[in-house]
Amino acid sequence: MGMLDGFKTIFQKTLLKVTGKALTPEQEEELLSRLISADFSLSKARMLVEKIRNEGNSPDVVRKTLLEEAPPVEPLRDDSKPFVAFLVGVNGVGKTTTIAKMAHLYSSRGLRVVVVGADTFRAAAQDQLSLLVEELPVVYVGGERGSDSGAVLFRALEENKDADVFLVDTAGRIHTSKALMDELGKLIRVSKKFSAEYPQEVLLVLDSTQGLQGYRQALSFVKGAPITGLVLTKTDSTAKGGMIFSIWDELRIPLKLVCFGQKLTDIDYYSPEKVVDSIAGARD
Ligand SMILES: Nc1nc2c(ncn2[C@@H]2O[C@H](COP(=O)(O)OP(=O)(O)OP(=O)(O)O)[C@@H](O)[C@H]2O)c(=O)[nH]1
Ligand SMILES: [Mg+2]
Repeated sequence: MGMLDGFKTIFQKTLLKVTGKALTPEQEEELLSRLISADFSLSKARMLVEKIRNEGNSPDVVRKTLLEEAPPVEPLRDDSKPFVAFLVGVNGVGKTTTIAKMAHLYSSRGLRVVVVGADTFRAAAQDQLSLLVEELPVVYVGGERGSDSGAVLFRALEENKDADVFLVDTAGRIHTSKALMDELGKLIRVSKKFSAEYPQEVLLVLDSTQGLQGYRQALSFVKGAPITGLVLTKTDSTAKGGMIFSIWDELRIPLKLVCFGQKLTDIDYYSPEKVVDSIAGARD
């Protein structure tokens, strides 16, 4: 299973049939419903079908149209040292797993990585994260369940002045819970005590299997936290992900990383070409 393979299975049949010729009303209907089932919003799906219709249906037009509408590439702001990244999102979307994958990514480049277990909310969270990064050459800083997550982060930053990368795992939170959103604000303020530049990234993790709920989560999270980018997880288990197009349209939040499995290496930078080629079904 590769990145966004699911997209391919959904779109391949429909789109490859349209070579050269105009779509019949039935094919248009089919394309629309397939876009919607891949979590493009209705308005976005309609707009895409319209554009494809106007420009003449061919795989090239489809690819071009989707590429024009895809979020652009904005690299992670990880070029200053140290780089501090927070991962936030609702429960179970893949924050902790993604932290471990990023820890692997940076440590394999020889960078000094500190993984911060600032999820002191859930009982097993600390064990899960420390276990995931156990084999990696990284420093792990955590705290007891129920302890102050801000204090854990403070200690991590204070005691690791020579580190290159700080990856901060946070508790899953419902964006509607004021107490939890306030805690996130506090964590961000703790990092700013060390530098106004921190955190360079606050990444909102979205589970692609949750579909358009991810879009709603993004709308809510931006009200409580300075979200700088998205991570789309679990693209191996679903064909969904169209909501990243709408999130870009409305909020201008770029997608930065895509995760496609449970292994530490199942992570890649977002590439519009890869996503669109998968959607258009042009390449393997
Ligand atoms: N198939 C698949 N599973 C994933 C992926 N990313 C995470 N998971 C699984 O999703 C589940 C939840 O992942 P976690 O990393 O614990 O999620 P979390 O956001 O930290 O959860 P909380 O801390 O409880 O809010 C785990 O079983 C992960 O193995 C992915 O890209 N693909
Ligand atoms: Mg977690």
